[in-house]
Amino acid sequence: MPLYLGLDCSTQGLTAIVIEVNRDVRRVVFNSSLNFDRDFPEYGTTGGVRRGVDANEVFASPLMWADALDRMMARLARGAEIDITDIRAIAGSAQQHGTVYLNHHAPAAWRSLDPMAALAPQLSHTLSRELSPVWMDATTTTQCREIEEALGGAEATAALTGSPACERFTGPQIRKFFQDQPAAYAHTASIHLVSSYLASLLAGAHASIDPGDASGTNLMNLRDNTWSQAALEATAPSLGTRLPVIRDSWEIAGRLSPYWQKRYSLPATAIVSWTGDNPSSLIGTGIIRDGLLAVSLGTSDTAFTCTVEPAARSSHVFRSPTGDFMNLVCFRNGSLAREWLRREYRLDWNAVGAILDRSPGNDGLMMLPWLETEITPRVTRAGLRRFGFDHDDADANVRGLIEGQMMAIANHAASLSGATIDRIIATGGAAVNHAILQVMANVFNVDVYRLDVENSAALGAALRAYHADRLASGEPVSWHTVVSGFTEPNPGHRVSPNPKHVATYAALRKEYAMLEHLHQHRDPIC
Ligand code: ADP
Ligand code: XUL
Repeated sequence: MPLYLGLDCSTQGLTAIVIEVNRDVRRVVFNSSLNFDRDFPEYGTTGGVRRGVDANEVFASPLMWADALDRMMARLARGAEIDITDIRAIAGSAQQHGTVYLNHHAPAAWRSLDPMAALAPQLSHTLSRELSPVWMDATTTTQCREIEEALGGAEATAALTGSPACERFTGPQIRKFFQDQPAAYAHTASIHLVSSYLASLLAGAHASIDPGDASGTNLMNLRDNTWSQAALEATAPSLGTRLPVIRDSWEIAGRLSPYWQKRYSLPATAIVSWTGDNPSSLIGTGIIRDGLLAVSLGTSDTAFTCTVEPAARSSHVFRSPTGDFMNLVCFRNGSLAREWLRREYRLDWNAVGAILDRSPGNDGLMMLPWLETEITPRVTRAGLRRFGFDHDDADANVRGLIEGQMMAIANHAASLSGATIDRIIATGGAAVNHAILQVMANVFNVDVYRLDVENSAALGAALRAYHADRLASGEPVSWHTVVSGFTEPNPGHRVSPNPKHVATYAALRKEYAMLEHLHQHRDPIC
């Protein structure tokens, strides 16, 4: 029974999914999640991250991610559901853009790990920077402008790397580290993304990075999937020698190291290139052709499509794990802003849903949901902007925030595809919420589906492991075959637009776009 393991190390937790794939059977046989705040309190995270004095400084410990990987492998090995010796390949994904800084001790330490001892404590001497900046960090505006200037402006940077210089992206983050801590940069022998760091821990050696995650760095030439010399030079000295090699998403990056084999009696299985959580979700939601849109409601909200050529006006163009292009828009005020509603007004998710259902359109009252600084559009002054109501009206705040989020996603996702979107696949933690999906369907005027498997990034990783294993065995399978049986929308989960409310939102969306434009650079008003 060939089994494939997919891991996803996202902002708030680590998930493992094992799939069984053979001629007659395609099913998930193991699905388990760890939550950083709950299961690793010693790292002191809230929502999976820690903050600096400045709320825009956001980081997490690479040891926490290693600890979670170790604990998940223990769970997997103990799990009665599966025979772990049948695992044929492991692939994974991680939150994008975050960087892990390692000194020259790392490779030797990985090779000589003691299988009787926990992983994380054996890694503490391998870091040249204790904490990793993650995608929520927004402290690199100066470095973004410097990089863009060196590369001929924002448009030229986007044409070269797929995105203008962005605060959370790897390149600007590395430049800031080099400028602020030159001695620590000098002691940094290698810099990994979260994805290639975790793949390296599994393989016991530096693992490659895939073009999907490398396109979230402002360092890769999007056209030929190589590190761009111009971008490297614009970022930090001798950077090229510190970065992992870029290899195709379906390449085998190594074999599971003796540490894992001895510690958990796992086989010397293939480790497939890891990728970013969004590119992995693209596979896990079956977005392998144009005309489909995925909306992920996780810590960040993202929307993405897959096209043969980059969409002309997309905020970000990444490489898709299929080898095509992935067009993406990302919002920082996603689940954490929705969580704020629950805390502030003491509501559970059912109560949030009931408020959304009660008066779609919020009687025309609107909110710009920028609880924290925002990525799309770029907002540097945090604070909710309410129009026509105040903080004390709980219902208006709930609808204003969530309807505002959905209108922002719909407006900004309009440039992600050349084709007409015929269905939306919703994923991420909030996709279980029917009322939120109903708002989405009404705002977009398109059917919204939720998949049976909730963590599409971990599922995507397991599917990529299957794809890569078949390719390596000389029996390649098409992407259509890879995803079939796992990502077909379940008609029972369809949420259709309610014609009564579609026209209301069509008008509100225009107004929302105007408000966004007017207030993007202004201070919060109340
Ligand atoms: P990430 O992958 O970014 O770590 P997830 O996709 O797992 O995050 O999403 C986690 C979020 O899902 C939580 O922060 C929580 O707000 C949200 N969530 C969980 N259940 C619900 C629900 N019933 N309704 C709305 N949001 C929910
Ligand atoms: C995408 C982005 C986030 C992270 C965390 O550009 O920054 O979606 O990948 O999930």
